[in-house]
Amino acid sequence: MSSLSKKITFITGASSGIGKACAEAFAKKGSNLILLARRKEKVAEVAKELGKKYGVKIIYFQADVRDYKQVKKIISSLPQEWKKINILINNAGLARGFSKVYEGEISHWEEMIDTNVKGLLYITREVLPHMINNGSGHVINIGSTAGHEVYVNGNIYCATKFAVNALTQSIRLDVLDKNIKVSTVDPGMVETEFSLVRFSGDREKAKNVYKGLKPLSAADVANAILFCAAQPPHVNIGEIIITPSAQASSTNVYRR
Ligand code: NDP
Ligand code: 8X3
Repeated sequence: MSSLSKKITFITGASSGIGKACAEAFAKKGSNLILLARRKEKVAEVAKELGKKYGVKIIYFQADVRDYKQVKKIISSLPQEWKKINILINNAGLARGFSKVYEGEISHWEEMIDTNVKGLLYITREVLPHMINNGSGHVINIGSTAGHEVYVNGNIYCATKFAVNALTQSIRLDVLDKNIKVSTVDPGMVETEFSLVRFSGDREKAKNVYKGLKPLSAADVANAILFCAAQPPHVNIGEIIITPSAQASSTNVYRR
């Protein structure tokens, strides 16, 4: 039997990309799931399909991680048995825009900071007390190579992912005596809805990001996240950096 069987895994941003792939990877290992995203039909569809396919229990919520009141209400009103959250995957996040700071859209900045930093904090703030109550837990943040190295026009997105990196390290210190593990999985180029969102629905621009190379798939990243979660209790994987083989850094990419 898998070590994840009957565990409860809470995944934010489960309606597409890496979050959706995690939902599938964890359900396949027998984990029950709490899924959250803003697009209700999409997250409902993921829950329905995986519940049927893997026979695990799944509850889902339409919610915006930027809304602290909503986040608090959802987590505090979880049925008692669902409050025993074993694993939190802080995945909800996005990039918006790709321009110089002196030409950037303030609304894009607010959206990235509010989602990637404040949203991650709101969720973590509400979930950690339950893990502490339960005497164990595992927080897995989804950072990025952009949280290790800046690139031209990456500015605010990179800053939010540097913040995720700092928060991962800080939270690990905060819960050191609580039997709670904290990991970060930091991907390079993954083909999901990410670039479509960054370029506000421009399919051509989004496609060009991955031109001439084989990017990671969401399932590749989910596999690394699963690896972190499946270690024995005394082992914590602190950080995984995962890129396509054709990517050596944010800007050094080999395209055929
Ligand atoms: P997708 O756009 O495919 O998925 C993003 C997910 O986040 C969606 O489910 C979206 O759901 C959810 N989300 C966004 N904003 C909110 C919000 N305010 N409240 C709740 N959910 C939200 O992209 P990825 O799967 O690629 O991105 C997942 C994470 O991986 C992000 O944190 C991203 O920064 C990170 N990452 C991605 C890389 C890539 O190249 N793709 C590389 C490195 C890191 P909905 O719109 O329904 O709310
Ligand atoms: C996503 C990877 O290179 O677009 O975090 O910043 S990148």
